[in-house]
Amino acid sequence: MAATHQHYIDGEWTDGEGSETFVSQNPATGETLGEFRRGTPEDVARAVEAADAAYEEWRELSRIDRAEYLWDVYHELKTNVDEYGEIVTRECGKEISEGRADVVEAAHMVEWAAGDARHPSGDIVPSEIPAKDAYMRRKPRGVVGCITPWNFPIAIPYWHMAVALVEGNTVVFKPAEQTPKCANVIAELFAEAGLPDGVFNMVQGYGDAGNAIVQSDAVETVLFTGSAEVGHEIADSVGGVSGKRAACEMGGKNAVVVTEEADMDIAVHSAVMSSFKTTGQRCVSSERLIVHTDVYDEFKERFVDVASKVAVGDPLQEDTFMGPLIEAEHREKVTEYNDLAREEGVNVLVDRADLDADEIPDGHEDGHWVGPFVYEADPDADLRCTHEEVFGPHVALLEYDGDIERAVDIQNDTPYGLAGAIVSEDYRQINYYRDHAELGLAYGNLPCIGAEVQLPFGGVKRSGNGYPSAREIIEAVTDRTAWTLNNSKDIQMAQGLSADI
Ligand code: UN1
Repeated sequence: MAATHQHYIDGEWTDGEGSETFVSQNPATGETLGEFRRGTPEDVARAVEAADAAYEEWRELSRIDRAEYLWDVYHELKTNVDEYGEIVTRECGKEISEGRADVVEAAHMVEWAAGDARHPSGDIVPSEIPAKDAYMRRKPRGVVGCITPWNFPIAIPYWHMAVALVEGNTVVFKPAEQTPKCANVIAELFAEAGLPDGVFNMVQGYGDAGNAIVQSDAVETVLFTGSAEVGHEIADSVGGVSGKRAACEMGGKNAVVVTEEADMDIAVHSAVMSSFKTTGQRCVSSERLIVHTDVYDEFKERFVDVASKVAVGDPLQEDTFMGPLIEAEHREKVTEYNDLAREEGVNVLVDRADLDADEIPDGHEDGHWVGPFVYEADPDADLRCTHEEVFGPHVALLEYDGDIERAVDIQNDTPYGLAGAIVSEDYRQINYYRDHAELGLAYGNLPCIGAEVQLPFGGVKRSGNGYPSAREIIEAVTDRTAWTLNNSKDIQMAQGLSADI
């Protein structure tokens, strides 16, 4: 096997302190893609120390100068979409158009962050005393820890890091253990862009390395995108008034609402995209379809027809719609939820969870295959399968009768609030949904996936606490000082406070 891949700390590729390694595997074939050093808490400590030291000079550069490094990264991403997209597909199993879209989304985020350096905005607030000027001065926070998931292995790290770096922070990056090769692409691009030593650091590894970032006193902000379980742990452990900040974005039990006024072509198309793209492994993927009784039979027939046929297979083929799940353990979880749904008494409509042998392409027998699992259930029943996030192509059809209020009540009957969509031709229904669906990301006549980077991305309720992406991330990686300057020779106070001494 080729040499073991290393961490990137303080401007150097390094083995780190630990002796353990781990491998990355192609989830479609089981093929080993590379061996990687497994980072330890000591490696994280070194990375944090390097980031802390680099911060002193990095923060003094202008935003324009910092952005220059990112423009180099942007051009590399943009000109190598096919090459990096294939790496994404081989390592995380997303079909190839999604592999490329991951890289394009990364390029968009870097472009947005670097472009923003030339387009700064801020708050100038008139003082109540004419002789005073007041405005908000933004400052970087220091070392930012970025803990990222495998399902968007290039895009999400850049969501976290691009704005953080332009704003003057330094970073310690702990990528998902399932996609270390994609993380290496990111580290190589930063190294080639010539970022000063210590400004960007990467420690490969598992949860113990991530935890060391969360626990480090020198890390001012933790950005996390991933499972609800880990996100809540991070938010709890960083909570309180320690000064440390955690911006976490987790999953949801997302839904598409199809009303009696829906255009059926849009409804079926949106539901299929929302439920099955990325094999249901987006945090914004939909696992509930809330459909009005007047159009239920037609929608059901058409959705079931597509779910029965949609192409599952080799993700490198352009005509594949769904690749494999990320790993065997995850396949087990999805299968358990399918079994649970049956035990809970739902009516199963499509069960392609165990693909037929002839559906699995040659050479892909060791892939983590699963096809759509579609069922109908009572929207009022207290079922785990319709309330817990599965993160796979596991979809419930929930039939409702009545008005849009009823549909939105069902939509909101979850502790989560990340993404959702409504399909309707009636603007009153759409507006009601817009204002009452408890969601961070909501769509009309569209799938509930595919957010653009210039919008905030994050959830409400148990789906997150801080929009750790795109333009909103600036709040997590900067502090603002309310600055007031007196331009007169007198001291005058607000609120009529006497300045006499
Ligand atoms: C995720 O769902 O894990 O909105 C991220 C989208 C993508 C990002 C998804 N831009 O589908």
